[in-house]
Amino acid sequence: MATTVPTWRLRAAFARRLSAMYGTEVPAYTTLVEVAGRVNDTVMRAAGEERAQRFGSIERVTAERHGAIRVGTPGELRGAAQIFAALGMEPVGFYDLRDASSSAVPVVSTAFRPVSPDELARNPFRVFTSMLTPADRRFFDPDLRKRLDAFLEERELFPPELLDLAVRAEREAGLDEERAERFLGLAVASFELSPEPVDRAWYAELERVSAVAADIGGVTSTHINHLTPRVLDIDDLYRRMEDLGIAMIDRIQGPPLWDGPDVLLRQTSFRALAEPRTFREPDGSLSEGSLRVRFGEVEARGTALSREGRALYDRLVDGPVGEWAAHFPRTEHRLAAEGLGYFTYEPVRNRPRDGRAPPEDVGGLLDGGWVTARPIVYEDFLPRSAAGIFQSNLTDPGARDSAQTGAHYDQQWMSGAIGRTVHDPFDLYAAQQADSLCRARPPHP
Ligand code: OOG
Ligand code: NI
Repeated sequence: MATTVPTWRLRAAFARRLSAMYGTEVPAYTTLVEVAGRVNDTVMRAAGEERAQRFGSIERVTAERHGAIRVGTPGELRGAAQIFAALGMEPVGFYDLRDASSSAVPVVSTAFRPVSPDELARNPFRVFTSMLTPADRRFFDPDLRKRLDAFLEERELFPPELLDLAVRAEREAGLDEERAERFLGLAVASFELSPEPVDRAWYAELERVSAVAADIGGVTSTHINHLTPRVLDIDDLYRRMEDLGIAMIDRIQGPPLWDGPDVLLRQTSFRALAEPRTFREPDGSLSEGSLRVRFGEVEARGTALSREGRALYDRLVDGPVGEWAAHFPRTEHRLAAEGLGYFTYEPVRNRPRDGRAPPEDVGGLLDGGWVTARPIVYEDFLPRSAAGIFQSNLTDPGARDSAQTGAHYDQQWMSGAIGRTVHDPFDLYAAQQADSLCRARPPHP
């Protein structure tokens, strides 16, 4: 049968259906999406369409979401990677949140997302995916680790039929109508909150180590734990949500508000309400209770920074705002000319000829009117904000035995575990920039 639903349509449909499902499960999410839409309308009117869409078309921004899931084992991570591969989403970046956080957050993560500019423009859906680290002795003693591994080994997050369809969708770059429907139904269902009773004692035991460990290893399924819309003015959104009586975390994470260029990612969040869950008590009886494991988050995105730009950002972001304003490039032009941000370049077609040879450097090309620059949107995450998101949703810091040495994980380990290359985000942006510059560079006379 012909492939009538291509990869990007599967991805867009998956994002839409996940959003509809999450809206019924977490009503505050629907409010957030509505408010984000109103803020975006306001910006489009106030700033004008040209400026408002400097970081992507309003269609893209309106459809844009990221979600987050958490899994327990390399095998489960591989399964998730297969499902995302069917949707044209590849692993990008390695995040070690164990040390980025003072609370016990025993996970390492990557983000699945489209990597080519065309695919990102069609639908940029991404999923931040974290894997538990039971081998890390700082969090799990050998006895608990053994029982945790056994528990995780027993469960099945993704049914074989879903994984088979995902393999086919990846191989054939899409699915026929009927299989697409089946695939999407099974995929969305595997990220729903499960009605399966939660083993009270087991959950509580893990929770004493880390609420994140309990959320992952204390239940028999995974679930989408937030879905984040994108907004063009996150400060305005923050005020509007507070006016609606929704208590946000105390700040917007990431770069400060200022009148210079928007860079990287600014995020803020609120805790979702506790949701009713069934528990299995130690005596085998069932009881009703609740768990508060999900939340709402919103984000604004700006220019991707180069390694040097990122190092400057990391150095300045914790300092006083005055330091930031004094040392961070105040204009896009400076970000580009100093090689601190990533841009795509276009040749200026009707530049008056003055007989001079074009300069080699980007700053000179921009100053001389040879090329124009357009920022490349930051498509990834920030480990400190991610750790902050985990942390702001924990009521208890958990426990960590710092006398033990932690298990080592890195990008290469994760590539091996998934069986797919985990891309370095800087390399992706740099290649896109180099490609455009190569085509925009005027020939020497
Ligand atoms: C993921 C937190 C990371 C973000 O936006 O930084 C994240 C999680 O809570 O599982 O989504
Ligand atoms: Ni998030």
